[in-house]
Amino acid sequence: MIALTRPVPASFANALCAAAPAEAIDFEQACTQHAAYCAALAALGAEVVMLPVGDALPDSCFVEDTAVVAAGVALITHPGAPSRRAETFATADALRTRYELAHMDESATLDGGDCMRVGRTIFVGRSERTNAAGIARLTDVFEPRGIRVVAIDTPKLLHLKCVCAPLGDDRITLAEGSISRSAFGDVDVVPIPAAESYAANVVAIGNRVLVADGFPRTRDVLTRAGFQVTPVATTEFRKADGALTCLSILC
Ligand code: CIR
Repeated sequence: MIALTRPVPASFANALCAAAPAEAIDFEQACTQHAAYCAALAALGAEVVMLPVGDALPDSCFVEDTAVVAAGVALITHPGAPSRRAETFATADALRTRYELAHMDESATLDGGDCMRVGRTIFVGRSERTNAAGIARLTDVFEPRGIRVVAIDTPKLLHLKCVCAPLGDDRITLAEGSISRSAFGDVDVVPIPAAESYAANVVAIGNRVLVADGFPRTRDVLTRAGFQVTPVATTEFRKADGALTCLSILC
């Protein structure tokens, strides 16, 4: 398992955020948290591959949004936020030797944070960042390769995975009070308390899972569900509307 990551850029203080954080982003702290995240991924058995830093691209550490990888193909996205589109070049460069690349045209928008693969299904959020043409392209690329694409309306969310994340091939986390369970068909759900909805965004490899630090009820729920939990600090990324999955592409 490769975990593609990208360093925190020097311009990270200018990253997009829906509402200005109460406290400014601490760049040094963000770098420390990023290093700990990469170390935690390595401890879970991933080979961490670091893309070149993109100092002129303030959101470039949120590499998840730049590609969707499954079934031997990497679909390079056309991110919904115009300021993020140049992030995709470094991702494509890193993935082209490992995967067949597919691209999207300019009318389509899609963020990887809206895409959640669970076994042979990709659930995709229809959000402000991901439009109908983006979902159509995702479908055109992956359905012929045996992966079903299921769209879910997520009008109030930045991304689908703000409230859920995969736990292997047949289970997900899902924040209570967010999206209806029925949207995910017969996938098993580990409910995350609504008060800790941010922590529903976890990174799982096998029975080990990274969880945002500071969410004890989520840690307990996942421990009871049979996972070995590693807390990882994400305070600086949260200030820029980021969470754990945003910082890597597992492929
Ligand atoms: C953005 O607004 O695009 C970034 N500041 C946060 C992106 C978080 N990415 C993700 O959830 N996949």
